[in-house]
Amino acid sequence: MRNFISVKDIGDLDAAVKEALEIKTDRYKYSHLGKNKTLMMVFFNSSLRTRLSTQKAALNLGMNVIVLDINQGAWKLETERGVIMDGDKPEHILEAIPVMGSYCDVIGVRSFAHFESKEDDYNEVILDQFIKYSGRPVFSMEAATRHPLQSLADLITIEEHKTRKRPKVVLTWAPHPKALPQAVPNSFAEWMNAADYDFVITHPRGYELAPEFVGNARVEHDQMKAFEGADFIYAKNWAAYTGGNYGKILCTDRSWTVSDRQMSVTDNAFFMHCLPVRRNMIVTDDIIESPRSLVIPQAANREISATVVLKRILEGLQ
Ligand code: AN0
Ligand code: CP
Repeated sequence: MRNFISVKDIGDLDAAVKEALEIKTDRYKYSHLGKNKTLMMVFFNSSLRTRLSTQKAALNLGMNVIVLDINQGAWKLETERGVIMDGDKPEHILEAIPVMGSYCDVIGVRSFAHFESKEDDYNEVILDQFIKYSGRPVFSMEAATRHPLQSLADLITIEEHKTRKRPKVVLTWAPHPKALPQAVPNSFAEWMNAADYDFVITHPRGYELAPEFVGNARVEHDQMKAFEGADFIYAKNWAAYTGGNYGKILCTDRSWTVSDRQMSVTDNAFFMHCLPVRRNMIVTDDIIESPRSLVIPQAANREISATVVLKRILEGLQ
């Protein structure tokens, strides 16, 4: 594997899950692969899980790791070509990227949607420049439109807990005080469609995701109806995508907060969220603390998904 940006890059999902579960039984099995190889993780945005789990995965594989937080101690980067750089940004990304590439073998990038231009966000202009100009394999640590390391961890978690071949999985929007990107729900939808589960998306009207991510999922605007008989509930907030509302908050209705009321109509469903989560906005204390909550094992599987992805990238470099 060269780059890891979307579900397409991972190939057969059954094989990927099998590999993940094998790595989980011995996470140091491939510790020879990363000898004298350096991973550089570049963060344009904050992170707890991605930062720690990806670094741990690199250590599992015997790699060295360099972490750069662009907003803490690095020069502010201009990202647009053609601008006269007389403002507050002393360096252009077009120099910074190849320089970063010269110090490492693999690059991970976290760069969220900016919500300034839907076109730029959905064309993944930042991630794309890393792919074009770093000369290194690049993987997404959540980019503008997708979070594939999260989705692979989600898939592993569902496969570990499902009791039916084709479980009912429901992605539900939930309220949040700040506008959040669509990367997690887009990506989750893309992976759930690829996994061929019984997949339903529920959200208030106006929160439609881009059709290329919705795919064949059923969309149900009545949250209670969507939850009926579900095996897995995956909660996430996102800001509006469609039309002139891109990046806007259209609804703050706390009746969408996942609570016992909705969970009681499921088939004793597991609760999932990628974290970080705002309690009593997205989900009540009781549900996130319940024995059916998978948020901690789900986060733990981030180490496994990152180990699978880095292993495959390293195999491509041998
Ligand atoms: C981010 C998001 O919603 O995309 C990261 C989630 C993994 N969340 C926040 O910014 C709170
Ligand atoms: N789920 C996830 O990616 O968390 P962080 O933003 O803390 O990395």
